[in-house]
Amino acid sequence: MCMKKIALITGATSGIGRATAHEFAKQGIHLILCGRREERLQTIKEALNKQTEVHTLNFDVSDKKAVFEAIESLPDHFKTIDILINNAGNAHGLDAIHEGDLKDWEAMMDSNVKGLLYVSKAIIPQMTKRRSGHVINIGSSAGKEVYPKGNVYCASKHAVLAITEGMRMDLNPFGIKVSAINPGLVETEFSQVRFKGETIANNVYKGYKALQANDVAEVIYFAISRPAHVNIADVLMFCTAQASSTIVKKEI
Ligand code: NDP
Ligand code: 8X3
Repeated sequence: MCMKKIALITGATSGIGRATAHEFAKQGIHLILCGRREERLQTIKEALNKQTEVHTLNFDVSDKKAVFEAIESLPDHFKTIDILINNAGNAHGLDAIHEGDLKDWEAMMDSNVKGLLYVSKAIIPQMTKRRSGHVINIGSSAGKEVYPKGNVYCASKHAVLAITEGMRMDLNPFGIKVSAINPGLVETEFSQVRFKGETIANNVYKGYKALQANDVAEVIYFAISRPAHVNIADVLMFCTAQASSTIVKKEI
């Protein structure tokens, strides 16, 4: 009998993470969906339960204790995680370095970098023990190229890329796949969070067709569905209108 794979997705309550949950559910992959907004987790679970088995974990990735307790609490039939999607994260603010808010900087480093590390530390040792698994880290074009006022967010995503490359080297002896998926502009709640709901957030995706969360989810599914000998190591994906972090062709 072919056992269904189990995927744990952080940041599954919105955007890329939620779209990935839907994409994986279509394929019958069993899901552990994580996020801080419990009511959203329940809504998504109800929607996907018809297609696959779903378990939810409600925790903040930047809370080290909560991360380890949550993974520890998994019921037996969800304990063996085959695929880890480290997706939770956000940008907070878009300010020149001398004007940035310390709380924003801490939030980005705590969730995008330290949170990714905590979740990875809670899960990867079981993969090394089994000598199998696939870790996908959601980086960003901001992890490859710094843009004005992107300073700390770009630093956090450069760190994600460095961690991903380090993981690929260290986990190589265990046959574990490690992938970086690095999108450019994706139309999600990302800008609402970055600009704290301010109206400027509504303009970010105006005048061009940005990537949609599902576009990224399809690439993530492509990466996890390759044959055993193929690892999609690093993907940089833009919408057609985007050529770099600072070049976006907009119709005004
Ligand atoms: P959204 O704001 O739509 O989703 C972010 C998700 O991350 C939410 O599910 C949120 O869940 C979760 N999250 C954020 N902080 C924490 C935390 N501290 N603990 C637990 N969960 C957290 O944005 P996107 O879907 O666009 O972003 C997903 C990832 O993609 C991020 O890493 C982002 O940096 C990256 N990315 C986004 C791009 C874009 O243009 N949108 C482009 C390139 C990369 P909850 O609030 O319920 O906890
Ligand atoms: C999100 C893309 O360009 O807003 O990572 O940094 S960008």
